[in-house]
Amino acid sequence: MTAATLLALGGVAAWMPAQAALPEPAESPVPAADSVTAAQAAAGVGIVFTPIITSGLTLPLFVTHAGDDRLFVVEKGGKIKIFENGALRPVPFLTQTVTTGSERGLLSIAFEPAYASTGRFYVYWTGTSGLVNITRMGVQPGDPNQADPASAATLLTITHPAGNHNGGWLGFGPDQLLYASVGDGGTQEDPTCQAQNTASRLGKILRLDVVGQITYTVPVTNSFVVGQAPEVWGWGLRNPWRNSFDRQTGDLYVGDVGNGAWEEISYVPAGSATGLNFGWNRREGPAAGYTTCADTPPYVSPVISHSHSSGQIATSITGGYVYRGAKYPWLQGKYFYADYGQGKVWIATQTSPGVFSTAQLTSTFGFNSLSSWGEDAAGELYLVNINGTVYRLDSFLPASAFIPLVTR
Ligand SMILES: [Ca+2]
Repeated sequence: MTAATLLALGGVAAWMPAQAALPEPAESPVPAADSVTAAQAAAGVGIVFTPIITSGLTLPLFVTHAGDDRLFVVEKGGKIKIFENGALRPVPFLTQTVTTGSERGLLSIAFEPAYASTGRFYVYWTGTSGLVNITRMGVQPGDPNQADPASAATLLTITHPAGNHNGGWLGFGPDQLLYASVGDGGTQEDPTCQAQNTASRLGKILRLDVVGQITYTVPVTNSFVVGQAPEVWGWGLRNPWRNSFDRQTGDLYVGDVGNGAWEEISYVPAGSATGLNFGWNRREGPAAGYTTCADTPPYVSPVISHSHSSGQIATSITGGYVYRGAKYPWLQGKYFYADYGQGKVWIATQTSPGVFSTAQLTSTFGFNSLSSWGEDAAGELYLVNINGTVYRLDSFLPASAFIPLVTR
């Protein structure tokens, strides 16, 4: 099903068999979670992506919140726009000058956990020659809808040679520390072995202590190897594009884009040791990778892998979120993720600690479309199509006419 087809269905993008009637997701009576029968649970649930922003966005690639009712939509070209009361505000929250070739641009924003009192947020963007920048800012005095460029303080810059694999995710962990995912420097196969080199900040998840700091300090528990870059928390990553912490458990999900064979999601339970090696380029997904860099096991194996060539094929993974909203209790704890290249969406269920089963939705978006997921202050989820649409995740379980919309 193409994006145009989805929009033709009464303005509601629905994942459903072509012959089925389209239910009304917003108005349908919602049964309690405990009324879901085992047969219904086995058959699947109705998943609807309702377009809430359909115009006014150029190359959106992230959406998040600041702890209030506003949604902040990040555009690759350097703008962040606020969606509030059903509309985009006419003036962008931020306009940042960035370089945008290939995968470069303005890539994410993260607000401090106590943003309402601290007023500080962080943006991840690429500047001249592709230099990765992590910059802190605040808002203009008296205007919560306008970032204040004069307040900008760049905490960290990282030389990044190629246009692709910038990483670009920022997020605060349950430890109140800022995590940043950085790609391996680009081209293919990590030719200079950045990911397995702990002295390099490329191919890493970095961890910084920023709350209450003028710039940042390094958490003492980051250190695990003599001579490493002090910000390194985890290593052996290729292009960790979209990650998230489960807001209830603190578990971390890492979506790492593969090279020629495998797309992968890794899972780091809360409280895990630091210094995890996710394997790239010695490992790609669940398989052996390349032999050009140092071999330093043990490696963290992904909990979800999709081949480029068989089965439920994926070609560029877009990590998502564990659903913790209140609207759809039957989705509690489900991890939603997508594939940018194939336009597919999956729901993953943790069947035992660290073990996941996956279900692919029956319909797909267009190729090269699903750039990111997002979460609002209430824990409801959003899906971003880089072609300019932001969808809200909705779901339904009509008690009288249960329609399985998810295949397994
Ligand atoms: Ca890996």
